Amino acid sequence: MRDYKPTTIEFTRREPAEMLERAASFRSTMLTRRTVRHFTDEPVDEQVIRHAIATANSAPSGANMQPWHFVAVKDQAVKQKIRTAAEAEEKELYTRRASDEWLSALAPLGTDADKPFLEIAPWLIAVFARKHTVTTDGSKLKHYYTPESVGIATGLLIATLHYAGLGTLTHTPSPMGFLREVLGRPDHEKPYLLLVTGYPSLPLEVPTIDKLGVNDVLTVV
Ligand code: IYR
Repeated sequence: MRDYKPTTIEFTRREPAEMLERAASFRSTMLTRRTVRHFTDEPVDEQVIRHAIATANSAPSGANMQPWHFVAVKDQAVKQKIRTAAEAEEKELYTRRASDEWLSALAPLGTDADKPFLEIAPWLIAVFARKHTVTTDGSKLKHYYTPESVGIATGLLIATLHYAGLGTLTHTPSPMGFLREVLGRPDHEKPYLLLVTGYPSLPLEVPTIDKLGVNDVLTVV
């Protein structure tokens, strides 16, 4: 059992004007994020990746179980294995598994089964969701709200990497069981997504897409 004795922490109270300014400023920063599909091979300091994963690891989680594991891959041979396995699955997806409806939803993004960025980008961060933890005595510690918790952590990871000045691609090769094998992770960890990160290659070209505005997605009652 972990000790949940209460403690007090600092809280910075911000007055309404400053609060509004900070919210607007962070909004502007985050609204410059776009999914990047073309990266350079320029190295990125491992410490940046560590800071981003430490931030993700601060996310709230069901019963504070932190039901996630991150594998940050920089090794070229491992990246190559991931690319080969991902492209094999993606070929199946694009030619057989995906419905016509799915393929036409993807068409504006211009994606296909070719995934060179998996070898070019300096870092691939594989995010795993743990269904339970196996404790040192071999018993299972149950987790709660795992997908929600891992989704929140991944959101913080993407936000931090963007804020730091990196491009990211949330890549979800489907299915991605191969990540568990290539990265030697245990059966009770489910691959959640693969986050590709590095410097975008310039000029940064992205598809012209519309995003819903805040008025489309928000109801205030
Ligand atoms: N996993 C495939 C297909 C794909 C699916 C969705 I939903 C996207 O938003 C983008 C791509 C791929 O990575 O190409």
